Amino acid sequence: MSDYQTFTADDARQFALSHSDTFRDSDKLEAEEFGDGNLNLVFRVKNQQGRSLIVKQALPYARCVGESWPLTIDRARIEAEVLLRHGRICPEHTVQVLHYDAAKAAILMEDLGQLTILRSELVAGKQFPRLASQMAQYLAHTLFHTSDFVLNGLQKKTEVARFLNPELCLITEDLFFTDPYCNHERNNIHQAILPQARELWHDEALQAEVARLKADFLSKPQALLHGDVHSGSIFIDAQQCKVIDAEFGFYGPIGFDVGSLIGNLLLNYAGQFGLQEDTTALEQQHRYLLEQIETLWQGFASEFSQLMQTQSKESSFANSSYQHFFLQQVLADSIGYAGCELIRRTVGLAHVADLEQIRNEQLRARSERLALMLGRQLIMQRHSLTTIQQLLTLVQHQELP
Ligand code: SR1
Ligand code: MG
Repeated sequence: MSDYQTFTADDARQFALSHSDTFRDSDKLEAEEFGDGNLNLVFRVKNQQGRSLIVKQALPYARCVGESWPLTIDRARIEAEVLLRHGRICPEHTVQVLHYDAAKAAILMEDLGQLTILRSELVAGKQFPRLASQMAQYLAHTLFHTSDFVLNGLQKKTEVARFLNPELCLITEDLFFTDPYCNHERNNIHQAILPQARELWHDEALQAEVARLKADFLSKPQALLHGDVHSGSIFIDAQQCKVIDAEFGFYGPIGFDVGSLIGNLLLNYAGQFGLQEDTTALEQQHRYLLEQIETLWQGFASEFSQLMQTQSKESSFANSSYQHFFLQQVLADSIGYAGCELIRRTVGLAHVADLEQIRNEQLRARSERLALMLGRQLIMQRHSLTTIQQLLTLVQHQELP
């Protein structure tokens, strides 16, 4: 860590100037720190002609908690390398990394400021018709091309070792799979849903299923995951959709990435009951979200299937029955991880605006209860929900708690 020091705006300007040809020495550069994420410093560096780049630096602790939660700065390497690998496979949907400095734990990347963060747009009731088909392409390609269908044993194990990412994985292991199911001090539970949260701490059947999902998260290195595909990690407009923030990347179960996104669409679905006052608009938004979940899974499954049939390098996995079994197992995992995401974003440490921005407390509590109920059912029923339509039917038939 000898070369490491926390960036000032000046350092960010210098970093951007030295490592790209976007700016000239004579440019008057402005640098503004605008990150509001959980972990890092993020600067926008801009010249007077309006050209801009982003400098992201990992802090040696988790920003949302402070210095009492130390965290490896090696996560900047993980983030840069995952984005570079995913960017080679799917450049149209991955933010472009221009430079990475290991000692400074800093990354220089393209500025996506012309796009907006998906979560804020969904909270505002906006719709992006291409979201699901674009994310289906991103997930199918990044996950297929880093899996055993393409890499040989030697390549795959080298990659698995390179992306072990133990500290960031531990955050997920704790926040996603452990804390919500016990009375943990990190949890953040609104008073009105304390009885429902307590039920989670005593629900042994649910805890057994979450343990199985956690065991898979720990021991199923199927592909190089992004590791944190929530709607705050996606920049979007009507045409484009790009994924950022890959510091939680590691080799894990494919369903974790797919399920995280489905879980976030369902969090917005639950939140809309409290965010949207107009009944017709509520129905439209719900229809949109369910269509996107359907298109996401159908698009992912059909692209992944096509890739398995045409580009599998490993002959054992060219078997069509195996490929069918593989996708069924990814669907069950995705539904289970979506359920975990619904629960942990409702009672765990890291909440989401889809629920937090509901101003009326009673309405917020109702949406939170719905998120918990849905989460539980997804986890428990993931093996009997064998098609995406069955999942959508389950969601549509929920009684508001
Ligand atoms: C302390 S980090 C909290 C959450 O933010 C990240 O985006 C991950 O989702 C993590 O669980
Ligand atoms: Mg993030």
